[in-house]
Amino acid sequence: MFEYAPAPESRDVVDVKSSYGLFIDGEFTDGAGAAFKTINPATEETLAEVAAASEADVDRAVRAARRAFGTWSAMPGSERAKYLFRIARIIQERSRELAVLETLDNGKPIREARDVDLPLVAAHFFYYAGWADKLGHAGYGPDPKPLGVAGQVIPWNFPLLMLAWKVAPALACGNTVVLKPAETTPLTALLFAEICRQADLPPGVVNIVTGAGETGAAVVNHPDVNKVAFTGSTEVGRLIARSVAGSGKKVTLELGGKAANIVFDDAAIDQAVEGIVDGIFFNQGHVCCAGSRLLVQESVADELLEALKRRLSRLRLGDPLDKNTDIGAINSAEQLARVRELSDIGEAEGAERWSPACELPGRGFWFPPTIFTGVAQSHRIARDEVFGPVLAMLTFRTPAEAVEKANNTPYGLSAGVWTEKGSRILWMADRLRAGVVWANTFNKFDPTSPFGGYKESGYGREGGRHGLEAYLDV
Ligand code: TXE
Repeated sequence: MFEYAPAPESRDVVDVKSSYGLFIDGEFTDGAGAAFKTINPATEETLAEVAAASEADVDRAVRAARRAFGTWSAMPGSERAKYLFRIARIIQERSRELAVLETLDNGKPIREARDVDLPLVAAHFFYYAGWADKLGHAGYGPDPKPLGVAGQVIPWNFPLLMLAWKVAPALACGNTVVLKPAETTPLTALLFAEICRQADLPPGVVNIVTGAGETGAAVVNHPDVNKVAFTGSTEVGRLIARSVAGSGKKVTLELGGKAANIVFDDAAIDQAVEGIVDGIFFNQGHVCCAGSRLLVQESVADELLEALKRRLSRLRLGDPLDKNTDIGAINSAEQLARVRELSDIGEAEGAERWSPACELPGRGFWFPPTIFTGVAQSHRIARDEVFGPVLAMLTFRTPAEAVEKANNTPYGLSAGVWTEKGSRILWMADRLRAGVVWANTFNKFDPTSPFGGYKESGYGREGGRHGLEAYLDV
């Protein structure tokens, strides 16, 4: 049974306005599109009305970014660094406010927003601030040049963190930015806009245009955008790749995943259970690199499954503002419908579904932590990205079979290996077609490490020194 613990984080720490405008050229302005509502997915209450940018608004934003590019790119890197350090410090100072707003708009547990997202957001700004005056030592020649105006489109699963992954390196390298947040989670990007003002960032260096897919398409297809960075579905990634083909724009795409978490019979089972839970239930499984396939060596499969079920029965699902909550709300009604549909297909195709006994809150979008066993590789639950708290368990006998099954996916973003044998970790890492391979841990991020995928998970790398390449004329 789930336990419910009161003591929620107060939403009073953040001033949620009733309406929000676009952020263009350092000012908040109206949008010509039809304003839309953003809701709290845990309660379905409306949080705010948000302006939608039309093509003309996007054009205004791109022109502002172009004007700002001249001065921003010509500024010594040490000066740009000062702005980025200032932004990083303000993020730290206002992190409670940012975390609560992120939780309200996204549905993620406050503990994750506060302890994972926000520290990483600040860390990315600090890290890339450090590069701004050292670009000549990054291995791309003595004076590498920025690309120009970066058009960035981000998803709803880590709204602020995806912003940080994209905005921090772009600015450090001397580019200016037009960013479109996801339509279900626009609020923290607009609070970030306020932080840019607080940091005295020159007008036009960062512009935020809110709206749905059409606004994103207007950003991506604007002729004066030089670089496109996208994180989202493989489907939209394909559309974007096609629409910018031949335009000369540099593109990075970070798309879906179907990662395998691979547990060998010599692994520390308790530790593996924690990693599996973190791998798929962190952020309700709304994680591109989520460990959504569990591959277990046959001889320990029963023992591991029992331990996993016991652990799941102790997870607490409920009010995301409650500091004891482990599993928050699904971000939107659409995403909930998708998780439900793929889970129903899982059952219909013959896999066995298990969830701990739990009562879901009456309002909001909720889905219990779920495990599928008896899964075949051909089942959609083993192939499609669910992007929800749903784990598909398969078994293997030999390391070679584990590699074959893990790689049997059109995606290639991440993988996890659980074993006490160091040589086996290296053997597996060599053979797994995944951008990240974690060993005896999962979902660990650091601004110094490049992140990105193989195959249909996209191309380009974000993070680390490699992340600079996406924003420099290398
Ligand atoms: O993604 P979309 P959705 C996967 C996940 C999820 C599925 C659908 O499997 O269930 O995608 O999610 C903007 N031109 N991921 O529908 O539509 C859109 O407004 C330009 C994995 O939310 O790709 C939003 O800002 N932009 C993923 C952003 O793209 C367009 C994270 C992402 O939305 C556009 C999210 C267009 N034509 C979903 N259409 C990951 N890799 O982490 C939409 N957008």
